[in-house]
This record gives sequence, structure tokens and C-alpha cells, in this order.
Amino acid sequence: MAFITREVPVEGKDFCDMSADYSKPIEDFSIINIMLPSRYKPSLKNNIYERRAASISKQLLGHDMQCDYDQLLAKPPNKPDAIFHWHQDLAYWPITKDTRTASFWLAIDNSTVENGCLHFVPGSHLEPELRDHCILHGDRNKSHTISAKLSEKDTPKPAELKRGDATVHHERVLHGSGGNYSNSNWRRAWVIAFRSQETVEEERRRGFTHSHNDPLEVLNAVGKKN
Ligand SMILES: O=C(O)CCC(=O)C(=O)O
Repeated sequence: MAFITREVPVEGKDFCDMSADYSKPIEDFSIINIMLPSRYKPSLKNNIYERRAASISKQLLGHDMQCDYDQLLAKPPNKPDAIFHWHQDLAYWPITKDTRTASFWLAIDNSTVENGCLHFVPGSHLEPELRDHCILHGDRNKSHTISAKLSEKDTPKPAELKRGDATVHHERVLHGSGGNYSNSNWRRAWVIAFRSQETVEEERRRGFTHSHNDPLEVLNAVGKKN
């Protein structure tokens, strides 16, 4: 909550609303998104969640996995427009040879269909091509968000979680989340993503750190098909 109340200062577009363009007033945010919380509050680094997730990512994908970025996502109560548009994470990132990723999504609150839990499209990670994504507000200067359309064959499934539980997802799985229709419950989550050492080094060489303040030329790779 210290991030949400701005007690912990976060620079520029790293504090934004993923459901709206950058002109929306902060007090009206529907999906409060904080990129790289451990950059802004270094004492978060190497916490028990990160250590356990790191171990699981290595067991799933190999010993070269390392933490690439973290992110906090919070939907306050009564935000029916807190819609996180359908996407595949890989479409947000520059193209790299090795795409292996384990993205952990830790529920800080019970996460339900009512308060806007994640939904996944089973099997979509096996598709050879990424889906087409459009830039939600037409210009990455206006908003970071990109969006894919579901096809008639897609059958998304909700992933309701108890607080303290986590999901792990693949870089190609199509996912998104709905609005928060609860009158009283927040839906807060803490994401930590692990990628190979080689990929993280390549991203950094290109100037890509997952900060929304990264230069737009780096982000321009984003939204295009792999
Ligand atoms: O929290 C959400 O609603 C979306 C999170 C997401 O897209 C992700 O963790 O990759």
C-alpha cells in the first residue's frame, strides 16, 4: 500500500493505469501498475517469495533462469473498468532468441471472478505464432497497453486464488483479467518474472529494463508479431 499511497516514490510512467491512457488522474486509476517495485524499494530484493519463485523457475526451465523484473498490480474496489486486456507477455517484449519465461503471479488478496482475477486461454501457449496485438490507445506515448482479440474457439478459464497462492505462466499464454465489481475487496498482485541469463543480458544491452520509462525506440519492437 506504501506504493499506492506514493509513500514510496516511483518515477514517471512506472506508476500508471494499465486500463487507461497516461492522462487519467492518479486518484481515478482502475489498475494501479507499479513497474519494478524492487528498483524503487531495494529492501524488497531477495525476499522469501522471490527466493522460492527463483527455485521453482530453475526446476521448471533450467539453472540459467534469473529474475528479470517485478511488478505490482492493484485493482481498488468498485472498478468495473479495471480490465487488463488480453495479451501474450512475449508481445510486450523485444524479440530474443531464447524466450523461456516463468512469470509468477502472487495473490496478495483473495482473487476472484468478482474482483477481477486472471483468466487464461488453455493451450494458447502452444501456438507457433503470436497473436496480433494492437496498441490500445494507438500510440505507446499515450499508453503502454497492447491488446489481442480472442477468437471464437478460445475458451478462457478463470484462475481464482486464495491470498498467498500463486500461478506461474508461460510467455505465450493468452491471458487477461476483468473489472473489479466488489464493493469492498481490493485485488492486489505481485508479479516476478524469471528469464534466462542470456536473455536478460540481451534485453539490458538493448536498453530494455521493463521500465515504462525505457526509450520508446526500444519499446517499438513491442506489439509486433514474433
Ligand atoms: O494482474 C493482471 O490482471 C494481469 C497480469 C499479467 O498480465 C501478467 O502478470 O502477465
